Amino acid sequence: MSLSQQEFIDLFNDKLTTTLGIRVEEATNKEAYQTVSLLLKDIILRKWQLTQTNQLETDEKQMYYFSMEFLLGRLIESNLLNMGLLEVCENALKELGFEPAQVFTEEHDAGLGNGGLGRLAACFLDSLASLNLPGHGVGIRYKYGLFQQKMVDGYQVELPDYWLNDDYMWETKRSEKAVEVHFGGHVTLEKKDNQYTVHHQNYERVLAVPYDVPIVGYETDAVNTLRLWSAESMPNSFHFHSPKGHDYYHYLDYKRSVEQISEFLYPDDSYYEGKLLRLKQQYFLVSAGLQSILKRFKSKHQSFQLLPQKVSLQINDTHPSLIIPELMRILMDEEKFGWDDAWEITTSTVAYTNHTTLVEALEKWPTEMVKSLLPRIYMIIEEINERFCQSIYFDFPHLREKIADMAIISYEQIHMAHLAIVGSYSVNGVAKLHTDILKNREMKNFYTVFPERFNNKTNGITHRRWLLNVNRDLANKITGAIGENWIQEPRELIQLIKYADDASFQKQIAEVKHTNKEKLAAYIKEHYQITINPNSIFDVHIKRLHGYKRQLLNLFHILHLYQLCVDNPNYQMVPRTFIFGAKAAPGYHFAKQVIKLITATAEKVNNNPATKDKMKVVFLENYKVSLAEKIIPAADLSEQISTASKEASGTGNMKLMMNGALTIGTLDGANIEISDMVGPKNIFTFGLTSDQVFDYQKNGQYRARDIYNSDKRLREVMDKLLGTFFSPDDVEFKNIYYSLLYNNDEYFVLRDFDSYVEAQQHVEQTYRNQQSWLKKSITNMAHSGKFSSDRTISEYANQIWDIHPQ
Ligand code: 26Q
Repeated sequence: MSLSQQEFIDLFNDKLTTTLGIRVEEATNKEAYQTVSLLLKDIILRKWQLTQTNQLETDEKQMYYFSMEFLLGRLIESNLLNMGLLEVCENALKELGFEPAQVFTEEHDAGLGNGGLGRLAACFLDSLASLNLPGHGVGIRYKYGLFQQKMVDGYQVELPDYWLNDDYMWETKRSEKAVEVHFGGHVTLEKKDNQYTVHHQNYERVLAVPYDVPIVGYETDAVNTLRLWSAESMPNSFHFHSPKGHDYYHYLDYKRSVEQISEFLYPDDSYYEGKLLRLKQQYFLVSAGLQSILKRFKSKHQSFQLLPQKVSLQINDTHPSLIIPELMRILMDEEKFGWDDAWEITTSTVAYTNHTTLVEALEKWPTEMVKSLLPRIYMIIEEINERFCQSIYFDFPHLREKIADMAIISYEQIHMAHLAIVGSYSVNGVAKLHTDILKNREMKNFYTVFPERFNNKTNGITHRRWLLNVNRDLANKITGAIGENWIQEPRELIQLIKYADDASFQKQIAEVKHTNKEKLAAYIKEHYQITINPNSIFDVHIKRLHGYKRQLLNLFHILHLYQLCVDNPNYQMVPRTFIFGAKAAPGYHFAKQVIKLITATAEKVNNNPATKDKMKVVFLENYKVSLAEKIIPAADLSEQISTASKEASGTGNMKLMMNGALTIGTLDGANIEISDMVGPKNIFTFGLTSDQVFDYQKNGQYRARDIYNSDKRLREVMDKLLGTFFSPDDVEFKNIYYSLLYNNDEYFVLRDFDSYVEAQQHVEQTYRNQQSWLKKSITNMAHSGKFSSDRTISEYANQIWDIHPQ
């Protein structure tokens, strides 16, 4: 799309007149934002319509990505960029008297996700559209996204995120495409002429209304769709008879309970809780999404035998795994297929991505809950389980004693990961190590039964948002050196290797980083009244707060440095700014205590004369996509320090590397592949390997207390948690202390402390030699092309979905 600046201004003025009826001089930033997005949406809608007609006509295979989360952040800039209108829009806005960055900030982040899994889904949509692939998202239009984090006296407080307060500019409600979803009731089977008819009665009816968001690719014609479902009540399904008005009150109860379904996103990640409402949400997504896909399919095809050739259904973790019994239900009860044919179709259409091996994160639903909420679905799951266990018994006699472990239903619980593996044609992990752990450990028995299903798809991130958009100065320097080919072919970033040693290029890179650090410092000053030194090392730890991600290990290093400075006023260190951003699940007490410990440490460090010019600790409130976009371009050091084996992949590691930060990390998740790409000299690795972690878990020989006893530095740090260091009568951190010493340090914080401190010393030495640091930084950028989600999506498209550019 190309528009001149004047054309853009004309469109802008015209929109302003016809929608708000005001003159440009009167328009606020918010009104300017609304106007730009409206005029942009007009342009996008034309393309969108063309794509849809085209996709229906050509009848190419489509992929649907089912996910309970799509963490989109803001779309305004990436839509402008992808449409080729970013520059002209910015110039036009300036000409009209606006500051473009201020205007774009008016868009509320779409926070429909917790973290990695949700953001991955959003990156995938961008890559699908940019590679011109027919792939779409299916999700829930939560009224409230992930909570807003407010810090009060150093504690996290959660506030609702009412992101729809201002209209969401990118969505279009499609009432005419609404479908019905049924809950509860009871099911009877009637046998006639050797055929079963299923009667489902007394169910509750819920209307699922889709809101479509167009997904624009970078310099491509196709516009894909993210379809978000919203739950509404059905007044017509209710009969108002009672003269006393009881029906009316029943109706209001029903309405309230229906609207709850798409009310809010569950704020837990990596921890599973068996909440009825969450189960309702999952079935709501699956049933509504599947109905609309099958309607479209039916409009083109006579027989469902063709479904696997025309449709792939990718499920983002097990959260949408009810799609398996739901597809079986539709094929058998409505389309009259027998079990075997229905099973063949289902297991050739659904593919499953696993994102975790943490036991506490694996979904297991109580059978009673599923039975009463989804009676027919439960019957089908029982049958799947029955047949699966039989087939193991007969076809894999050597696994007979493992059947209890592998069953889909056991101890009155449904194991969703087992259901997902048994019911799909592809099972993938999200990084090499993670997939190996699935194959050889966690899902070992399933791998024996279905070796051909298991495969790896290492995660990626969209380089358009995470480099081109958020760090335009860096992108320009890169293009200045190697041309602009890398934007279409991110692997071309490898050409930067030639400049790793080039003093003039190093200087340019250093200048960009410095400017970004000054910008972040200014932002922090404005919003937190904390002064940070742009010449210090920006040491960045941004991700959800979780025991296994070990923010605590970082804190122990900080407290250790603090002690060194206090003990020796002449202690020489390169000044450092430790930047944290993290939300804790509201019910995860330990994680919340760690947040409080970060803020308490910040108080100490930032106010002690012995440390205040050497160290600063900042906890940035309300970490979210748009905040990540400010922090990442300014980062020097990327903290990726999870307990080895626990982080399936990580994706922040990729974003930071792409922006020239060096990684300090364990050999976990995608860190290993980053290390393989850049070589051991260009990354600071430390700590136990995953095999060492597994060994400890097996042999039970780990003794946290022995390490505590033998390391004076650790004792000094940890004893601060008990004494009066943080406040005179304070014992609030004793739980943390106890979890390490009495619960034997589940995440091996103490065990990795020594090697972490050593790696941090190595970081400091390297940073002192700026030339060497910059060389490593450029080397990291050069190798980051592999981690573009374009690569990931091409692999999914070729190896799992069999979809092709349109
Ligand atoms: C499940 C049931 C009930 C309520 C909530 C949940 C739930 C919600 C979100 C469980 C897990 C999640 C999110 C998991 C997640 O973000 N995993 C991360 O996925 C990334 C993308 O693959 C990986 O890079 C990370 O390593 C992984 O932790």
